[in-house]
Amino acid sequence: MPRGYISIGSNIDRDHNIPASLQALEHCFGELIASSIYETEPVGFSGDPFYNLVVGFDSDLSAKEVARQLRQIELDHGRARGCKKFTARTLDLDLILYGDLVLRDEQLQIPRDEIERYAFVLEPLAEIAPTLEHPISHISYAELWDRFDKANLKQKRITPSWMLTK
Ligand code: PH2
Ligand code: MG
Repeated sequence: MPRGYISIGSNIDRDHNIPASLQALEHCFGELIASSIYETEPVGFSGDPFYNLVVGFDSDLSAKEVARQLRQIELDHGRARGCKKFTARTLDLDLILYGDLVLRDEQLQIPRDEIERYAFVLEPLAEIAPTLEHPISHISYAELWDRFDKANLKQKRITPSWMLTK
């Protein structure tokens, strides 16, 4: 059964949307392996800070079916589709990895380039899967994060109040 990883982001009503999305993902995919929550400055536009995290899950669904479920959870949480990439968002759920799958078509890119490009994806991924290797470069996520240029990095691990009760 492949292990998939989902990157989660929200900068609108994030204290509602992040826990609600975790509940919806657990309902769909069962037990999740969740990173810490990172508070991150928006990359590519100016606006409110995001919460970002990465979760792992095990599933026998196809990558396309997982992606379809993620689109549905986004819609259920008020996400307007077809909007610009670099804009505020209620909830963004991206399937970034699915086992060793390498897939590029009009709808899906796995592994997502964002893994190596954005600290808000790579740091939480390296936290929960340090020894796992990128399916194309075969470099571990701990190593990729170690090499990442951290000058001007604007993100920190935080513990939102809704996590303390768990
Ligand atoms: N997502 C984007 C664009 N910029 N910046 C942060 N900090 N976090 C995100 O999740 C994010 C972003 C497009 O998906
Ligand atoms: Mg995204």
